[in-house]
Order: sequence, then structure tokens, then C-alpha cells
Amino acid sequence: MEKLIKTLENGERLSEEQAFKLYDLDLFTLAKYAHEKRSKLHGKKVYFNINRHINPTNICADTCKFCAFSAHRKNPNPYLMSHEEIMKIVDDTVKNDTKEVHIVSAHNKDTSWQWYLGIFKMIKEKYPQIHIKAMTAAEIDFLHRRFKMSYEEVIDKMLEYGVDSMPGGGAEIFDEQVRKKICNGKVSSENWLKIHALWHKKGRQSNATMLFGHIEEKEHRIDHMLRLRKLQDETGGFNAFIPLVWQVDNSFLEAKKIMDSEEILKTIAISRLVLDNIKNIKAYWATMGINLAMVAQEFGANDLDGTIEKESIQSAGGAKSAKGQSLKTFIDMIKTSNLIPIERDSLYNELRVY
Ligand code: V47
Repeated sequence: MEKLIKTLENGERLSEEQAFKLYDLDLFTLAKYAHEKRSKLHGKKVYFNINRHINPTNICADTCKFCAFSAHRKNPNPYLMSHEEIMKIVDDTVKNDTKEVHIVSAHNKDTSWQWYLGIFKMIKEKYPQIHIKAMTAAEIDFLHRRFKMSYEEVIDKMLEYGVDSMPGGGAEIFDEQVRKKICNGKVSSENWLKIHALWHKKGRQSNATMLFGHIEEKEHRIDHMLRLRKLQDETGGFNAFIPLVWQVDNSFLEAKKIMDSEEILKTIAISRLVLDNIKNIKAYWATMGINLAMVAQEFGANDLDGTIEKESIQSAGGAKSAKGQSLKTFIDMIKTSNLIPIERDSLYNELRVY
């Protein structure tokens, strides 16, 4: 333990062995070092963007047990949007100063790859200034399996059709044993990482998530972070790490135990310390609640994600995120915490300091 504290004191890279010991430290020791690191990188700045989440279909060929969004879950409400419907949402959201559309679909067998990708071309042609963050590695893997396209072919089409960056979804937990229990048949951990590496090789950026608080153990979270750290050493293409707190309603999975706020904050702090090569840690307010996401800004996080406007995946699992968050709430809450609100673009360029 002494050696671990010394490494933290010196702000040096944690060995894998040391990383696995971090959960044994108490919250405030972790917070001290995580906040130090966060302050060195970002000072008092808290980042967010003005974005719109769009989920064009919830009809899914995969059967992830943790998911409440998919149409064949406990709350069946299958839908598939037409491109016209999606464009109408985009037309409306650009009026609200939205800079990014974050588009994630379920894996719908009754569509074509053109349905998946064509919408990006339509959006880009009409609104070239809008950043399109779309296509999780799980969706890319689905198109590869369904339409016999190689990963490279899907990625080339994404670039041709106007995708700017990739979201971090589909990572769940990389440990193969846990993955088998919670999302058997979905993109493998190895292929999730391979797809992001291919995207990074094209000079593009992406995010990485981790779904936690279900049946995984603490060491699975550390293993997950270490696999990301290794790939980031090779490619440098990850912008942000996003620990997603699992929302328990309407799924076919039972959590080992419901996590408390201390464990959520510890996980944020640990991710800041382990992922020394990923610049941004997002406290995603949709899964942590806005209050805890604000507190997390003093435990290693430096970002809240965005205003979202409409959220369907986590709210299906019970999160209070269906209607997004107002810009005013973000700004007021950040200022009340004596921090500096920064509107950013999708690649973390600063657009406005409030
Ligand atoms: O991969 C599904 C997760 C992810 C639940 O890249 C759930 O900026 C909690 O990836 N409770 C999709 N999480 C969302 C996602 C994301 C979100 C915000 C920002 C970014 C980014 C990416 O949502 C899935 C899955 O891990 N998820 N169901 C649930 N009940």
C-alpha cells in the first residue's frame, strides 16, 4: 500500500498490480489524487455540449439481459423511424443551437445498411456544421454480421456518409465470463477494441464506456480500464471515458447489490487515476443523476455530457433523463459549485466560457 500511495503522490503511472488495489483505498484518499490529476488537466472547468440523442429503432437482434430499451424487454413498444421522421427531429433540434446529434440504434434485422448509414448523408448534406456522433462498435459488428461487410468496409462507408466520431457504447464489461452472462452474442470485447482501433487508424476519435453496477466484480472494472489504457497507448484516439451506472428497471438481469454513491464516486476517481492517457472523464448525468454528476466533478470527472433533449436508453431502465437537461440548469449548477461552465464541441474544443 505504501508503494501505491507513493506512486499516487508522484503522479506516476500505476502498474496493473497497483490498479487492482485501488478499491481498497478509502474514497477521500482516492478523491485527493483524482482531483489533483483532474485539476492539473482542466483546472476548474466543467465541460458539456448542446446535443440531441436520437435512437432510430429499438428492435434488436441481440438479447442483452441488462437492456430495458430493446423492444423485446419487459416493456415492449417496438418502433422503427423513417429517415423523414429522423430529419424532422434534426430540423427541430438545430433551432435549439444543437451542435451534435448522437445517434444510436438497436440491431434491427429488418432494415438495410443503407437505412443505418443513409441518414448520416441526409443530415450532413443539409447541416454540414452539425457533428454526427454515431454507430457504436456493436452496431458496426451487427452490420458486419448481417450484411457480410468487413469492419473496414463499414467504417469506410461511415466516413463516406458523414459520421464524424464514434460513441463509446457497446463496451459493457470486457471480461469474457461476465460478458457471456449479460450480453451473450453481442460484439466480443476483442472486436469492440479492434473496431475502435480501426476507426482511430483513420485519424478519427471515439469514446469508451463501461457499464457497471450489475453482476460484475470490482476487478472486472479495473480489467476493463486497463484494456482501454493499453489501446489508448497504441492509438491515442479515445476522447473520453464514460462509466455508465446500470439502471435496474425493466430488464432481465438482477444486480448483485444496488450500488451506493460512494462506490460510484470511487469508480469515477479510479478511472481518472488508471486512465492517465484519456483526457476526459464523463460523469454522465443521465445515469448518475445531475446532483451526483456535479459532485463527481470534484472526484476526478471533468465533463457532464450534454443537454441531450430526449433520452431513451437509460430512461427505459428507470433513469430520470427522458427529457434531457436545460442549458440554464447546467450553467447554474456548475457556477453554484464554484466551477467554470464550458460549452465544448464534440471533440472538446472550447466554444464558450460562461
Ligand atoms: O452500450 C443500456 C448502456 C449504452 C442501460 O460516447 C445502459 O459520449 C445504464 O454508449 N442502464 C449506450 N446503461 C449509451 C452510450 C453513451 C451514452 C452517453 C454518452 C456516450 C458517448 C455514449 O447504454 C450501451 C449500454 O452500455 N445501457 N441499458 C441501462 N439500463
